[in-house]
Amino acid sequence: MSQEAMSLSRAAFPANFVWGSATASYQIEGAVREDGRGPSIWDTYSHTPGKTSEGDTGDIACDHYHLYKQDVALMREIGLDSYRFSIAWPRIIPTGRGVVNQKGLDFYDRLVDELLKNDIQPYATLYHWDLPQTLQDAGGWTNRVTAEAFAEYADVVSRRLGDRVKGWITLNEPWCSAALGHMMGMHAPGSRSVHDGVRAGHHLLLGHGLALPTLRRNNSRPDAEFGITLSLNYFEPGDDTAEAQEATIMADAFSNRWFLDPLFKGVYPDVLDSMFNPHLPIQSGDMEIISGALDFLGVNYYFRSMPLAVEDANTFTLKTRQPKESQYTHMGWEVYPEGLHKLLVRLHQDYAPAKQYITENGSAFIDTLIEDQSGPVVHDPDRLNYLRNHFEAARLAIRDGVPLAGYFVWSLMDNFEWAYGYSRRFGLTYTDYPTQRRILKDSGKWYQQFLRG
Ligand code: GCO
Repeated sequence: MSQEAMSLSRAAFPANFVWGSATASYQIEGAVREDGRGPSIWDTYSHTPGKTSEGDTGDIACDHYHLYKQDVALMREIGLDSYRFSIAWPRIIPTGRGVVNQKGLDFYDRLVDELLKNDIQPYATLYHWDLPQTLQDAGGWTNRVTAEAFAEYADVVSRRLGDRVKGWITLNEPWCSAALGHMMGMHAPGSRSVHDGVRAGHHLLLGHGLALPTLRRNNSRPDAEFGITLSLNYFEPGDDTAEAQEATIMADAFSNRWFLDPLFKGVYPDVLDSMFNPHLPIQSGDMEIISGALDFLGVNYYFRSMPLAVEDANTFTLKTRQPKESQYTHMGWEVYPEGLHKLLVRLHQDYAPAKQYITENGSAFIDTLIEDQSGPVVHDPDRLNYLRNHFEAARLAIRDGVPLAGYFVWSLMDNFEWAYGYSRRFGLTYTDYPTQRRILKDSGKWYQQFLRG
């Protein structure tokens, strides 16, 4: 680690750089049947036997729906400038379209007010995977109507919160919804069909494009900004064979360019033509709607991938090299901060978004809660180092000219990690699920010191 990284503090970043942390509705809120919330595809999926680790569900999660005030106090204690959360569509419009549930809107209203009262800027994601089940029953994202329903929902939410939310993010990681949810069956709704995945991806992009002008129109905060968040990987060939080079090009197209190219260039990458064209439901005008100007690109970065070969050409399942000398997280993801630096520079060169935010970055490691004289503590040096080294990578990207505007650590607290249930902990804060106590880990305390300078 460089000397700068050792002594890193927020002073090494531009003065207006935004530091925050991120969560998502289904992962933390619980209260799934409260105040009129309708069921989502993640309720259905997590309650289907065999889909999640230990059969875990988001029924209670971190009980943030009830504990939000205390959670905002925790953010303030850490010293966050901003907080990225997501809004549960089934709380707002329980059946996806039509009747609006005021009590659902009221919850986010209270949350946003509480954040502002504590000087924390709200960044709201409209869709972090919890689609109302009623829409799924009519085909979900494979049905074009869902894109229109999404824009209506965006309208309802922004009419209510458009005077206070600072950052609006339409979708979180549409690649995961399309590929993991529709092609690989690893996320809700759990289908395994290239046809469905390609259609879902297009309708997600369309929903984003339709929602964007609505959000701008309903906004009355002069400094508000509008973007989308993508999961983006840093790929490097696993060796110098032609096969590895080719696999890397294809993996990059499938994982990164599938969403980047339509958003920034108004076209799908042509290397995907043979896989995509038979299924793409493009109608006239769609690509213009999809490629409307963004104020920022949200980047979720976690690891490097080193393709050796494409194992399954239908879903681009890869055979990869996993360097022995590297460290891996509890997810099995290689720790590779340099990949963040290189990814941000590449995005700037190839797509030149007006701004970039790191909307997620963080790591799962096995944590142990221990009691010492001062009370409960969690020593998590691996997570602390992960953060510090990725912060340093972000600093280098800024030095290299990337208009990086902020950084949201995933996650504020341990939470429901999708198919992994509660078996993976990403938090700056340890969630003691039986008691719902939150315990700031060493990494959280380090972040606090970093922010104090
Ligand atoms: C995401 C995320 C989070 C995950 C995190 C760790 O946007 O990928 O959806 O919800 O918990 O990425 O896997």
